[in-house]
Amino acid sequence: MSSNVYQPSADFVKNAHISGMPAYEALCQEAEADYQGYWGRLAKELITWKTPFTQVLDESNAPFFKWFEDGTLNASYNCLDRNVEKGLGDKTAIIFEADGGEVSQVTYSQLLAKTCQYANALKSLGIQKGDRVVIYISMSIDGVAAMQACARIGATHSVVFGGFSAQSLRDRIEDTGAVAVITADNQVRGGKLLPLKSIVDEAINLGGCDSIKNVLVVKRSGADIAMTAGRDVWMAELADSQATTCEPEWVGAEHPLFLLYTSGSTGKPKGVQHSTGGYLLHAALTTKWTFDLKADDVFWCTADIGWVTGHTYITYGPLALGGTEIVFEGVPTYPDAGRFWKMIQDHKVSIFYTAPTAIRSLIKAAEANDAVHPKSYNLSSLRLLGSVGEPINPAAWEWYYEHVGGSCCPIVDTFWQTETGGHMITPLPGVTPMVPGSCTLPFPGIQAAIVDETGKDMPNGQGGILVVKRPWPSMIRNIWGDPERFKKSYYPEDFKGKYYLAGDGAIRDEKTGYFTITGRIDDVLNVSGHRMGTMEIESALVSCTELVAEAAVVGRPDDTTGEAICAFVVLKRSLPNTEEGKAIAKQLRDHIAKEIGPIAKPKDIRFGENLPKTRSGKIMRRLLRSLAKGEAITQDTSTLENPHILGQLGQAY
Ligand code: 6R9
Repeated sequence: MSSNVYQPSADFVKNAHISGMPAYEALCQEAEADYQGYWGRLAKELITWKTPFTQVLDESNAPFFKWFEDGTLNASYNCLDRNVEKGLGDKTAIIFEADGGEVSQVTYSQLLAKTCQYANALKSLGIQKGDRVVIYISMSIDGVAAMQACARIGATHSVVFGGFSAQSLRDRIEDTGAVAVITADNQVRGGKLLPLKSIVDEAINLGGCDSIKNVLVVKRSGADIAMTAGRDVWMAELADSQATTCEPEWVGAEHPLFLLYTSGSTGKPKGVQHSTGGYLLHAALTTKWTFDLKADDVFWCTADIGWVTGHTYITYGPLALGGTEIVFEGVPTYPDAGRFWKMIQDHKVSIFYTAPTAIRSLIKAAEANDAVHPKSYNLSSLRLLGSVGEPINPAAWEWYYEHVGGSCCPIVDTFWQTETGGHMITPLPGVTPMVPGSCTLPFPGIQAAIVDETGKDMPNGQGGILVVKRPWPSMIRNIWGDPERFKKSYYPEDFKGKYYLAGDGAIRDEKTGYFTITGRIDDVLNVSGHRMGTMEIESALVSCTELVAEAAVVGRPDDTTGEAICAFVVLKRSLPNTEEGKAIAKQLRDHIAKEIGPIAKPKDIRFGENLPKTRSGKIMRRLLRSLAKGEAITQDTSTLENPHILGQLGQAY
């Protein structure tokens, strides 16, 4: 955390939805004084209910909390119909820019019509409330409409990021028991045509996907793909003839809107289950307060809809407020590293939300080439910047502030997680003096705290474990099909099952009480803002049974990606020479790409005849972490069974 303090401009403060520190404090006090009253008031203000709720929070079966349980609503109605009813039918909902630069737009009326046709298409296949639908598609208006269509008929969607492999997709299909997959023929990224539909075929052929009755295919490239008769249907052929209206399925507030898989500290990714009412409330509320979204803003969240950020701040939050947003298919460096700046200029983006890893890689590119430096573009439309996914280092924060924001846009460094549904700790742009590297203060109503292993509050200035002391509306409801794991992961007995355990460490500033996240305290790595479980990567490595006897994975700091994956591998054969090492490392990376996806490929792979172990056979991970960083080993190695191994593990491939 830096010691520089940046104030929002007087003008920003004056016009902000939440204006000035006293307004923030008043909201915190309102929540403190009457927690349920506070959330109940906001739920009535931001959400249109079909039947109003009579109880805000039910804690009787903690930690399986229920919010607004007897209220009924529909998320897609709240995002689409009600905006049309408010007279926003002709307002642009989504400006889509394709990888190659082609731009198309949809208004709220058009997005509603498309969503209804998709919803009717799903219904025509017999898909109904409570069914799960997996969506495996790249960034597109169709992707957003597919999610909205599921919400409309009460089907629970589970979006799988288009970079995940067939094996990962299969695992998620099996775990959800989905009845259908919505995909596209291809995806286009960085000028390259990449497969989607054929990966769905591969996933289903791997077995365990008997629940799948249909695969709906959106046409993106028009390239030749195989269609399985009786199972596969072209979305357009089915949807185009459908009615453009579809009565929303009114669901209870606790109805699962979506499942989203995320890495945990054990091998298998967890299906994070979110609700409809509480989730949508926080999506809308945080979009309004943290992003200060107004009627004439052009909002751009660069995340993919395959991640939670894309769910909350593309598919649900901005649309629930009737905003105009950008959906971008491509990558930040294609055709060059000025792409983001050019798009901000072309579409007059006013609120821009991206990840530190993207900022860091664009800084490198801009410093090497003026043509892709933000100064070569007109970014004067910007009024607010955001950061998400990992800690932002002060140097990157300051560059973002100065060169992208022209030293006049507040930056909201938003800390949250797949499990939290929306922002938890973040500056409010018209309120909070900003300190680079700190996510500052809890969102009003969120009881974030730092405790020790026994749940005792830590004084400011001393780091500890980040917890949330009270349930909040958009919190994870369950791990799909595994309530025991839910309890163990998030409401452990260490805190008597009372506090939500975020899995991050944090520290509060002695004077300001500002939070700084110090990183995960479990075996989860954060690579380019993507959560990767070390055990997940280890299992993928040892599943390469012809080569690998044993593997351990740790993280090390990386200038661009935040953390980098380092794998320590014991081969079934003798230690390789350099040439062999290179070839085997490539083989292992390809294997991981197949098992999980290219995002999980280790940056470094090191080989040893064994791993450094204690006499009782435990892998000494702290030594591996030092080796990965290239540090001299200064730790006590007296308990090490096999110290000569350390020498072998020096070379990274
Ligand atoms: C939204 C999202 C969650 C993990 C989280 C933490 C890290 C996210 C951060 C941040 C520091 C921020 N994280 N935002 N760390 N400052 N502003 O990223 O969800 O993919 O589930 O990752 O990301 O470690 O626990 P998810």
